This record gives sequence, C-alpha cells and structure tokens, in this order.
Amino acid sequence: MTQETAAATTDAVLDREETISRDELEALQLSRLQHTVAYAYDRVPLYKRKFDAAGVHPTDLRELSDLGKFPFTTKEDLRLEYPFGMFAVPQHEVARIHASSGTTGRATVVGYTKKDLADWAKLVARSLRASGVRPGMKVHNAYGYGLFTGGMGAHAGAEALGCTVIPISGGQTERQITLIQDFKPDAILATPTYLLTIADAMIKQGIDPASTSLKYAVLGAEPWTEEMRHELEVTMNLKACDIYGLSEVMGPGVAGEAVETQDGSHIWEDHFRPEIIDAFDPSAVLGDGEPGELVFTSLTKEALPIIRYRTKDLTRLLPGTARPAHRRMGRITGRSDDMIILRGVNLFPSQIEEIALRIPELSPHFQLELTRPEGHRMDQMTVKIERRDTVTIESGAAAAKVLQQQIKIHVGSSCTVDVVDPGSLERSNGKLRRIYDMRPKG
Ligand code: DLL
Repeated sequence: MTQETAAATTDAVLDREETISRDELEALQLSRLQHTVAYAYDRVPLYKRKFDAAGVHPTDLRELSDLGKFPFTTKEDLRLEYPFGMFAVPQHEVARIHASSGTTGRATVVGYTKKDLADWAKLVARSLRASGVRPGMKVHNAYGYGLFTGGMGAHAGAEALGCTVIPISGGQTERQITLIQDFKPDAILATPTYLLTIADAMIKQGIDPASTSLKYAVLGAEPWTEEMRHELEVTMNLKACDIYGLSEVMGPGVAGEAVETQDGSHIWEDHFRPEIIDAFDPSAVLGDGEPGELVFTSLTKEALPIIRYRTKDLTRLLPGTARPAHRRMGRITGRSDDMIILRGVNLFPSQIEEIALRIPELSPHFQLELTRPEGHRMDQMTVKIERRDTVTIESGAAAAKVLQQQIKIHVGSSCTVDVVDPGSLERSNGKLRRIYDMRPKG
C-alpha cells in the first residue's frame, strides 16, 4: 500500500511519492533503474542481444546518467517481437493485453501483470486527482474501450480514485449528450477533439455546452494547444487539463497536469525515467529545457519492462511546480513522424491550430491536405478550415487571407487556405486525423 500523506497545497490526499524531495526521488529512480535493466537483460532475449551488441551490461549502471550508455528501444523492435516476444513473465502471469491498431504494419502488443495494472490505476488516479477530480465524483469516460489503452486505463484509474465511472466509450455522440444531461457527471475524460465534437453537437441540438454539470475535463491521446484549452474551457465552462501516455510505456497516466497551475503534465518519475534526445542525432542526450524527442525507461513494470523507448513525441523537460520533484513536459508540438516538410520548412498541425484559433472568424475544425500537382516538383498544402456558425461567407474569405499570412509569418510556409461551411469537415470520434496526404507515392 502506498503511504499517503496530506499535502499542504490542495484539499486532496496525495501519494507519498508525489511529495518527496528530488534527491529522494532520484535515489528511488536509481535503485529501480538498476533493478529494471538487470531484470530486462535476464528475461527478455531482445534486451540481452541489444545490450551485448552495444557492449553494455546492467552492472554498468552506477548512476542515473549511465542510462545514456544503453541502447534505445523502438516501435520496430516491438513489431519484430510480435506478439509476445517482449514479455518478461510467463503468459499465465499476464493479466491483460492491449495493442495499438497500427496504421502501418503489425500491431504493437503490450502486457500487464496484476501489479502492473494496480500501478497503472494508481497513476491514472493520481493524474485525475491532480486535474481536479475527487473521490465520489461522477466521471463520464469517453475514451475508447478495447485494445486501445485509453478507455480501460482511464476507467480503472477513476475507479481506484473512488469515483463513479460511466463507461460510455467513444462515439454515439447523441447518446453521450443524453447521458451527460441525465446523469450529470462532474468530469469528462476524452480526447480534446472528441470533446469538441460533443460541444458542437450540443450547440446543434440547442443545448448550451456551458450549462452542463461538467466541471473538469481530462484530455489527452493527441496533441492539443493552449488555444484549444481556452476554446473548450470557455465553450463548456469547465477546467481542462492534460493527461499524457502511450501504450508501449503504460497507457494514459504516464504524466498528468495539475489544475491549480495548468502548466504542463508532471511526469510520474517514481515510475518512469524520462530523457530528451536529439531526434536527428540520438546519441546526444539533451539538458532540461532543450526541445527534442522524449524517451522513457520504465522503473517498475513487470510484464513489459521498457528501456529507453523512443516515443517520437517532441517536447522538452521543465522543472516541477505543483509536484516539485516530478519534472513537467512542455506541450507536445507533434510527433517526429507527423512532421510535414513543406519546401524545406518543418511544420506540425498544432502550429496551424494555434494560429487559426487566434482568428475569431475561424473554428477549431480543420484539416491539412498535402498534394503534389502533376508537373510540379514542389508539395502544396491546403488548410481546409470551417468558419464559425455566426460568420458570413465574405468574412470567412477575409479570415482565410489572414490565416494564410499568419502561417507565412509564423511558420514560414506558403499554403492555400480554403474556408469551408460549418459542419462540412469530418468530426473526431477519438484521435482526430489532421493530415490527408494525397501526394503520389514513391
Ligand atoms: O493515446 C494513451 C492515452 C490515452 C493517453 C488516453 C492519454 C489519454 P497510444 O494510442 O499508444 O496511447 O498513443 C500514444 O499519443 O506517443 C503521443 O503521440 C500521443 N499522445 C498521448 N497523450 C498525449 C497528450 C494513448 N496529452 C501517443 N498530448 C503518444 C499530445 C499525446 N499527444
């Protein structure tokens, strides 16, 4: 059982590990890390092969910075070991399996022992509590249930916190709205773009999204911006916080944001050791504050210990605030594999979201189309974005020009902006696809 202690700054009772000093946390990290690398080396043939090939041995890990000597793990490693080659325990000790759908190639399969599931639930509970959710609250869980870690991961965490969980899953938006009105939940768990879909559908039904019982939203599973937070908080009259995670490392709850500061998610460093590397020169481990690719090593996982997993998520590490010992991550600007390179300029959908939402005539509903017209060597990008309901076609066209200029100024790319009718673009049911790549293959 976790020893719990009352925190001075909030009305909530925090886990002891949330309030320990950085020194104590790092000592805990080192002993857990030493155990994890030895455990992975002894039990998972892939790690033994990789460590041996790199000429490192678990006994080389004497201090935290020695982690940089160990080889990375990638999604490709998990795919090659499909389905259960990365598991460190016999199958009968695996209590649950999740998998990513995998848009390309094989699915990535992950497993959990009973203890892993208990740790996961504890960390989701910790994240939800940081974001304002309290025992006894009703929680509407609109993350998708199934092999995706979002639904069941958030569910178990809300239960562990002592909430009443409404396991609606994603989709069936009309039904979600009925249940929000009838069951009067205090908090909603969803992807930011799906919450936007719900708010939008409420407005269409003549319901004011600001009038519901919802007071807290805990949003993640896809990149979102401060501008989107503002949009959702104002439209729905609630406090929206971030939750981060990925299936290879655990699922939701690797990091969670505190509602009193709303300044980025605290990485729960008693269970995960983060690093930032240069995505293009991975041998370089970067210092706190420097932007790069996030890498995680699990410190307590039994079924699937993961060593230096390259997330492809681009962010930076910041000092802890609301939980001082646990570093925060900056907002994820994007994934290195979602980066659009347009005539030599790197660009992410979140940059377009940030710029578009500062233009009052434009809605948060947009998609990016990449094309290479016949006979052209250059790629072209069209931003298709809906104007707001109250805005005329003419004002929408004027806003298109502003967006085009702002993208040129802030991102450095020339693109076409096509302002379309409200409701004409596809709505999110979970993780929204922003990029439509129509360029000829090869
Ligand atoms: O999306 C786990 C999750 C579920 C997190 C519910 C939060 C809430 P995967 O399907 O494995 O797992 O996708 C992981 O999603 O590498 C990021 O690129 C992205 N992602 C997750 N949370 C955030 C976030 C779940 N808060 C991938 N902000 C990660 C930005 C996020 N991107």
